[in-house]
Amino acid sequence: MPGGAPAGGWTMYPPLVLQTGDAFPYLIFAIHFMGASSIAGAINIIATVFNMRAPGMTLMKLPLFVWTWIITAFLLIASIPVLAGAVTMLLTDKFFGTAFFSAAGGGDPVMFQHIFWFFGHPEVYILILPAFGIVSAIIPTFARKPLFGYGSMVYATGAIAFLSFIVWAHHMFTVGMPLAGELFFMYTTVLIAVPTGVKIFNWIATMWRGSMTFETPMLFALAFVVLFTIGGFSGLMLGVTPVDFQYHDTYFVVAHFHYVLVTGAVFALMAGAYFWLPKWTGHMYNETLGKWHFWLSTISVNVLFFPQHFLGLAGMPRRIPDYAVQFSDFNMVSSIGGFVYGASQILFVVVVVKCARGGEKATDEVWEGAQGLEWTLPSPPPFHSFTEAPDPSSITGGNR
Ligand SMILES: [Cu+2]
Repeated sequence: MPGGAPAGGWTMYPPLVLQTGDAFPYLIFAIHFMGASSIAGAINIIATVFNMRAPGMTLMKLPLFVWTWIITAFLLIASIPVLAGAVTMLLTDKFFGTAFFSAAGGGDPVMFQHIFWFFGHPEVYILILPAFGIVSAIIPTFARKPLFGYGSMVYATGAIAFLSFIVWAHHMFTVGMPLAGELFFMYTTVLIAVPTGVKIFNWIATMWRGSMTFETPMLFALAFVVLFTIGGFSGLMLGVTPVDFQYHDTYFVVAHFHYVLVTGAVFALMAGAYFWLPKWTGHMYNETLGKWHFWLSTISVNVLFFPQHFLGLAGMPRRIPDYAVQFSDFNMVSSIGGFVYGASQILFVVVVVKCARGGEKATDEVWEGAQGLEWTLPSPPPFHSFTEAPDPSSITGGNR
């Protein structure tokens, strides 16, 4: 057996992944290990939310961040075992003589793609739903208005989770499947735009005529709404089967998923970090440095990823070590954006370290009018946060 890393990308498609790599069984072991920990974490979240809420905290009063986490936890429990099954079948194909994915042995390599993406598409919602929850906590705080359409936000999150299980083959339109299959997966995919649109419009309606201020958490949340929507639109384009035949495996896909996962998930994490940093450390962070971090990140991340749309449309393939000369200009622009974006994140580390070491003392509420039980505790919260159950009449949850 040749040495080294397993052949193939993160999707581990056979037959290539079965052909090289002493590290292959370790890869499978790591996936099982992380899967077990994800499932244990998900069970913990579900058990906590359903059994340990404060008196008066009914389900429809939960902060939306908690709602998105319950639904994410169910997605984990439903999708991780499917991945575990898929990689175990790879393992037995390689070491125990089975032929699940070997055409020569009567198996089907495309079957792996179906099983993998039955896990893979819910997985991307596992990454983004908690981000939606964070943004739904921040926008009402800095617009000084209740979250618009709380109930519809909960149902939209549930609808996105449900749809995530019936769209998987949009990752494999070009593999060759019956027309009925292509139509089904195209329609279900574009249908996801409906609950996602509900969320975008609710965030905008929350800000409408609000008394808005633009501290760093709000800036990152606003950038999230705008830039995630760009990523959502390119996702819709990719979901349209005939169009995907041109875009598939090009840099257009790379641009798409970096808009949803970097300017989407990562920006929401940044927004959440700035939002709760004073609560965690007991000190206000440096707002000037925070704003510098925001603007440098936001400008450079677009310089980094936007030109990749053009590269993809011009036909530059993904996963190549070198590229044809006509692609070099946009790649140069993209690289400059990438280095500036990377360097800008040093500012974030500086902000966090400075905030942890001192600075202006944070009040309990931190952000004037912030809703949610964490803001009724001192900053930082004491050990055993609540020594007695909070007053039910003070509970408004995320739904003030
Ligand atoms: Cu997908």
